[in-house]
Amino acid sequence: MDNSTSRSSLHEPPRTTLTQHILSQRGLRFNERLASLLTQIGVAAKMISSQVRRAGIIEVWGETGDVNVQGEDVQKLDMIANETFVQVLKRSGCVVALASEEEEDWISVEGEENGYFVAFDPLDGSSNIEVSTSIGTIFGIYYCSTRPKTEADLLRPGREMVGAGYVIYGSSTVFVYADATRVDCFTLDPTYGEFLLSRPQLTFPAALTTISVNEYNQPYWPQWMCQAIDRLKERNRDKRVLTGRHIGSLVADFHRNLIKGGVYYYPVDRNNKRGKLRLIYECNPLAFIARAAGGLDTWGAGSVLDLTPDELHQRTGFYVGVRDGVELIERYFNEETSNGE
Ligand code: AFP
Repeated sequence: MDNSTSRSSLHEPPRTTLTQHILSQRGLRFNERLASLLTQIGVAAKMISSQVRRAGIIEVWGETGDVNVQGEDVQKLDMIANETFVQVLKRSGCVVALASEEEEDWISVEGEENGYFVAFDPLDGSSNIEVSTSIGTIFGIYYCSTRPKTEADLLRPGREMVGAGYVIYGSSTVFVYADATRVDCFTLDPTYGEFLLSRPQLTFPAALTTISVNEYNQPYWPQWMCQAIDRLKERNRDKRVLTGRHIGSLVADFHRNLIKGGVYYYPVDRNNKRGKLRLIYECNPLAFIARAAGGLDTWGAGSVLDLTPDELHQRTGFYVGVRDGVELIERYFNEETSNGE
């Protein structure tokens, strides 16, 4: 056997770690403090991942009996993930404020005169916890040149984010981070306990292949949404070019769509008159990542990134993914609203 072949198959060249990647781009994409913040988010992600992996062994399944600010039952793992993220970022030395989907009020972090505001959903898709299906953490990062004093100081359009990302606790744990210029994906190697660069410079495939929407909400949808979905189904008349996938965990659906070429839809409907998803914790970060990856987002008539929130826990209709699938929604939304609905 050729010695070089056997050696290379036994010893793959080591991949770049998350920390090496950040350090290699210091001064280009990351200043010292942003580099440090991302490294700390990576640490929090590893800590949450290890708890998720043990769900069912340690007692973190099920509900605590508390109800969060969104009116939902709090899962034990939600609280653990929230606490982990808050404690790690509080000690990072570069954060001045935090806002979590699980906390009613924002958290002022003492110390620095300026620094980052991180808004996050510690565990998206929490109803999937006890069925061992993918869940994730979503975050958006803003820079504050002075310390925020009130909630109003944090009600900024998503366009002002300097970076955003998510972590998925699925068949593997992945960490995806975007700034305005590129999106990179890292996979946690459980042997070394390190995130390794696995998909550099991710972009959406051009072709729309997958629609992620909960069709059992259709009875509550506005008419234009039903029409848009019917129009998409017509594409399959002669040959199947589209399929449906809905995990029920926005971040996992988004990641699947980013890799495979899909769109995720959650419209405003009769049950969710202002939408179900949270603008600051879920939609803004994913819209930011989508656009950096060559995709699009809309709330119906424009990007959610242009909305100035009225409150931290604001909800919105949200459509995100491959351009074709988002543009179709905007066409149907605009037709209906210009007809007076
Ligand atoms: P949970 O965190 O309560 O499971 O909600 C998840 C979510 O916000 C989003 O991740 C899902 O895509 C969406 O709700 C699912 O909502 P439906 O159950 O109405 O389809």
